[in-house]
Amino acid sequence: MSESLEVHGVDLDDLTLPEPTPEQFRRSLLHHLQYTVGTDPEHASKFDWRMALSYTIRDRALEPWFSATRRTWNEDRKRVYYLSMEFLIGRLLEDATINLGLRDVAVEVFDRLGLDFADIADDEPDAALGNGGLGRLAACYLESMATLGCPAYGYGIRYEHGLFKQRFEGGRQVEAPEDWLVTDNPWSFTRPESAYPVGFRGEVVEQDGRQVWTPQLQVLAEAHDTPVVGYGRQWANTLRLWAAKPSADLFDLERFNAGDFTAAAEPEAWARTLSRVLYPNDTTSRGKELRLSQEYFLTSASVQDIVRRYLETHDDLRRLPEYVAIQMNDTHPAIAGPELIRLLVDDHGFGFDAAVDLSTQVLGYTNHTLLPEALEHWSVGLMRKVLPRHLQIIEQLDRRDAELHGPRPEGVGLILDDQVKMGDLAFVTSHKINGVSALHTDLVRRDLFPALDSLHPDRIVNVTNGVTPRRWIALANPPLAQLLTDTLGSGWETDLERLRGLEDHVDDPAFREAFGATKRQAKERLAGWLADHHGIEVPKDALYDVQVKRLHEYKRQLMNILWTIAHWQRIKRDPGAGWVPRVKIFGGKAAPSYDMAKDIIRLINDVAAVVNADPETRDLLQVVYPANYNVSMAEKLIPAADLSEQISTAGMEASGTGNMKFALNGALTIGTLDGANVEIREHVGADNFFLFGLTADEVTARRNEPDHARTAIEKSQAMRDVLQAIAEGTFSPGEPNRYGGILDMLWNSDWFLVASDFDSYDETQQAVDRTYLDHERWQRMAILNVARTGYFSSDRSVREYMSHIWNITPAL
Ligand code: NBY
Repeated sequence: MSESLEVHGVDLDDLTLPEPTPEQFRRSLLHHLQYTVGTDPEHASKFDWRMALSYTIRDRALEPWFSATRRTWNEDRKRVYYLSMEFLIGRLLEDATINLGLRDVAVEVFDRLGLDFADIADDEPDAALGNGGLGRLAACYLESMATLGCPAYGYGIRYEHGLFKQRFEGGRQVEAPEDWLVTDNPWSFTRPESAYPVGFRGEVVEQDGRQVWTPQLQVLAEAHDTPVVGYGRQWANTLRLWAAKPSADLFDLERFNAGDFTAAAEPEAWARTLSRVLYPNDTTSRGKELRLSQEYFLTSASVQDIVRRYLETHDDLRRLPEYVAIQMNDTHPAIAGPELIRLLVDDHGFGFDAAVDLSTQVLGYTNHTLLPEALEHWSVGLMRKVLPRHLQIIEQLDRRDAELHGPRPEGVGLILDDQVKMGDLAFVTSHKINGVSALHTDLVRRDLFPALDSLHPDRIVNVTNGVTPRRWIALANPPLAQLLTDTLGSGWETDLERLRGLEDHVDDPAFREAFGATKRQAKERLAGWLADHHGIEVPKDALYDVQVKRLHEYKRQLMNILWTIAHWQRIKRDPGAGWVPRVKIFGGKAAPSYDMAKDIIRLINDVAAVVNADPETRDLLQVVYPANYNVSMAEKLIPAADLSEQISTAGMEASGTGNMKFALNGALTIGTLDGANVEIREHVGADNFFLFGLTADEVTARRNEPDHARTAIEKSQAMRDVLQAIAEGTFSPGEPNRYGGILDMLWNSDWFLVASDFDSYDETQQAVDRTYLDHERWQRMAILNVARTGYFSSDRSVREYMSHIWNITPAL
């Protein structure tokens, strides 16, 4: 595929590796075990084998990586730059193995060595450089861009500590630091030659009519590259993560010599903090100086790198939009607008208007939330202190906008109440703004940016989220993947709409039997893993009902656990009523400072302890909450699920992506008309979806009804019984007031309308049970969910970004 190239007398094509036979693979593995890891088969630990395997696989990733890079240069292609504070990529080894087409060979070679490939792959720590949906979406998009041959770079931060590890003590969440970098990371290549200075604070002075910013502090951003291999090994892109290094002049030698060792090292320590830890918030943004500095660190290094790469082969920056598309993953990198404008004006002699025009053509902004507490804003004072030149540019942008569009209504503008509104800033510096599901995009238009939307009616577009079928089917659910290939032939992996073909088999008893077997196998695998790793025993033939996602009041894990209590009480009242055995599975972390979410975690664990110990109900109901939910746990849970809980208050969940993963793995959804649930239901058909609850408009109306919570509770016998049991200390023996906070909230405020939706949820859960008893009907519904959710492949989403936002054609 690559043109033959000679450098230093070496024909680069000579260096490429042919597709390995099992014997070649085995030799390569043993070679790395001996010469890279430095051990032998007799003494090798699981870690040693995993490293040798990783290097063996990595070798094969380099060919598509180099050839894609060369092609992009040679053909002078436009590139996408995806800027994100989070990339929740999880494990890389098995994903790369599958995408390179080497899984069968690897399994065979390990078999012959008397080792288990899956067991070795399971040794890899997750790269947890993200909180939840936003970070995982970035990871799926990187993989799809590589699969489609869209030249792209992901730019992020190489956090030393990713998302904290969660454990439970007495049912309570306890956080411990995460340490993915303590062992070697075989996937990362350090590029010390690609390092950029990033400045902070200092002063701006006018010199000869120009603004000159002299930063007071400077750090170096050092690049660490990870190849992202596309499926079919035709293409690979780069995930470039920046590590913060002190620049030499940060160390105060004078102070050191004067004996003040600690003070001398302080600026150096500050520099390293920038890439020390991932902020563990998902839906709240706190105006902290370190967070703003991290955002600027990522953005400035990336924008410098982008401009440097462009100028290597072009000299006219006015043509930048023909070669560069920058996508901002939420507002976290929204300082990219002012930064690009600053470089163009201060370093490249552009006029302000021309610089703004050019930047706007290059930038796009994806919004992931409407929650007011998640909308970023920074005080003018802090901005002036940390990024004085950028504040000037923002003020100038604001004045320019006011002049261009005449008198503005109250509340419109980039700065309000002394706060810079990052969403508005991202909007005015982008040519396209997108929401992440049809409903969410409507609400972005209507509620978040009504004024800007009417000024720029062509800017807001929708791109419904998607997930990669390589990780979420091929990797996570090999038996289902095999059945798909047996039934439909290969090719579904990159053309997921082919799943439609399953509709022809939905009435075929043999197919239904085979489909049922894949679910059973997944449940057995999960049950085995829960027993081995969490000491939890669960029945293998129950209905597996799963809610896994970050803990947040709007996601309503609380409603789920309250319903679990109601269900338990009902079973106890009439144990012989023919109940469907259920395993209720929860997973997810709470932001460390989010007290209400932590109370909900504790309540779930307390309920689990009581319910699981109840001899009357234990065969019919189990509640499990394995600690430390992460990507690799999701890969085990999702394939085993029968029921997917997507029960957020309507209007609050921008899209959801877990909902798509579950449906693709044959779980039925119980859900509200929220986020992408709406579109999932349209695709699978209303008959194959358990809908309940208020709509987004009804939610808005209900919130205005005085005492809506109390009224709803008083109407619901089931809910009252549940709340009474909690208040009596049924789940907190000796401490009846433990959940006083939750009870008080439910009776008196209930912003997320748990009480208002409870009875509707309860009825629908009972319909779930009735449907499950009709095994054939359930099976049909599950198959139709798989058959009709091919739309939710991230390949489709990325194609939409390419044509509607990035204006880029793929190289494949
Ligand atoms: O983005 C999620 C949405 O809640 C979910 O509905 C959507 O499917 C997903 C992908 O589009 N948003 C999300 O995950 N947000 C964050 O993780 C996040 C992280 C940090 C901050 C705010 C939000 N922060 O302000 O620091």
